[in-house]
Parts: sequence; structure tokens; C-alpha cells
Amino acid sequence: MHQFKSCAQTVNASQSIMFPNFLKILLYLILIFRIRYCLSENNEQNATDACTCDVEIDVVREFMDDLDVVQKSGTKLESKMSNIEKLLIANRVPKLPTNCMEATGNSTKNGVYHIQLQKVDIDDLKVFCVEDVDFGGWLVIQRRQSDSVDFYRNWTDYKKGFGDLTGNYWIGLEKLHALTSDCEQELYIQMRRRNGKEYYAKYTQFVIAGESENYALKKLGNYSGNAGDSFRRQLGMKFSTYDRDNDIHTRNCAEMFKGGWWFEKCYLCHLNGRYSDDEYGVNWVQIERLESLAFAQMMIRPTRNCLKQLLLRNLNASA
Ligand SMILES: [Ca+2]
Repeated sequence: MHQFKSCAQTVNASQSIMFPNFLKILLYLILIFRIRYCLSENNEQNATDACTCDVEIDVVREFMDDLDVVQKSGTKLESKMSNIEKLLIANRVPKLPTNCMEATGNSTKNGVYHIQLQKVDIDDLKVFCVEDVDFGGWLVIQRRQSDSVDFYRNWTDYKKGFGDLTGNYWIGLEKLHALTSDCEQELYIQMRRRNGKEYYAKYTQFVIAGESENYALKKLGNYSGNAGDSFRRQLGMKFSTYDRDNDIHTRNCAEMFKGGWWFEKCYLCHLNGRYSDDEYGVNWVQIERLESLAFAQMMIRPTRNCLKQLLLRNLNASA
């Protein structure tokens, strides 16, 4: 009996769709043979433990009938399942927000919030949101404020991200690509010199390519601010680290200037340079050519186009 039960249990409905007829007949014969054997064995032994073979025969017949039905309607069933799957994917409503505009909601506090990044399968990503700059909703992708974190790192580190979310921080190129390629973003860069004077540079678009294009800086849109448009020079450049020289200089810019960046030959701005009071470090040439900044913070926020897209997506999902 035990053998019979385990045999019946191992056949599942999905396998049965493709089950060839002769195998089905063979299985049927084997099952009937085993049940009959079971019945005769029980008769001989006049077993006191009740044999449930009659019940099992009904179960097997029912099972075989089901097999027939499933096999006949197999194609229809598969097509229905595929439609349901498509509907589920199309209407996949995010459990968490996908940006700081949504994550912060009515809050006006700067701090750590939770978002999700479907593109890279991250269901719960902690991000730092800034609410007290330019109407808020900014997500921090990079920050320099001290020398506590070394930014002279290899490709893998820059790809994954490193540092402290509330301190010196690099979000990682893979996440940056996911954030900027799924929905249009704008960029805001805050900077402060050692004398305390503050600057900013804002760009209406910010798109970072995927790894297959070496995370190239693809779009910057239009500039506004008081820092000068030093980032424009790096537009179109691939990302480089000391172990991945993708710049257009004959030498290795990342090695020369101790950090990963979108170098050309080599830069008008480099916010991932060595944090020090050296001339070459965290630089924005149009603020001061030979002075390393005391503070730099890069932030992104969905553009109006992106917000419209998100609104439509949510409306479709809830319809
Ligand atoms: Ca080079």
C-alpha cells in the first residue's frame, strides 16, 4: 500500500499535460495490479487493520479521469495561466516607493527612508533623502564631508557602492543606472569651500548607462546654479577606476587623481578625489581650480515627466 500511495503522489497535474497515452495506460495497469494484489493479500491475512483499497481505487479512477480532462484542456489551461501571469506582471504594484518624493510623503525631515528598486531586484533599499533643499525629494547618491572613507577604490567597489549612508557615501553604479534609466531624473550638486562659501549646480537630466557601456554619463540636460557648468566636460565619458581605465587620456586618470569618475583627459570636476587640503582632491574647477572642496553632495530627483509616468502606472495598476 505504501508503494502505491507514493507512486500516486509523485504524479502531478502539470506533468500529466504532456504525459504520452501509452505511459498513462501503463501506469493505470500497474496501479490496478497493485490494488488487486493489496486486496487479495488482505483477504488472505483477514487483516484487522482496515485496508482502504476500495477507497484508493476510487481515488485512482478519479485521478485518471482528471488526467484525461487536464490533458484535453491542457492547451487552454496553459494559455489561461500565461494570461494571468502577464496580468500579474503588468499590474505589479510596488510595495515600497521608488524614489524620495514618494518615500518622504508629508515629512519634511532629512534622513534615511526605504525605497525599492525593481530593476535590480532590491525590495528594500535604505536611502538618504534631503527635504530642505530646492523643495525636497532629493535622493543622495554621493557625499564627501571628511576623510573617514577612502574613495580610491576598484571597479567592483564603485559598482556595488560603499561608505556610510549618513556620512561619506557612494551609492554604487549599478543602483545609479537603475535609478536614472527607469524614470527620468534631475541632478543637484551641493558644494562648500573651506572658507564656508556654498555653491550648487543643477542639471535638468541625469542618465547613467549600464555596465555594458561602462556606466557612461549619457545625459545632463540644462545647467543652472552658481558653481559653473564644470560637469559638462565629462558628458559622454565612461566611468573609470584605477583598475578600469576607460578615459581618453594616454595615462590612467583614476590612478593619477585617486578616485573613480567619468574622466576624459582628465576633468573639470572630480568629486570622488582624495579628501584633503591638497590642490588636487574633491575638485570643481569653475569654483576654484586648485582647491579641494570641504563638502560635496550629489542628489537626484524624479523629473515632472517621471512623476507623470509613475502616476499613470499606479492608476493602471489600481484600475
Ligand atoms: Ca587612459
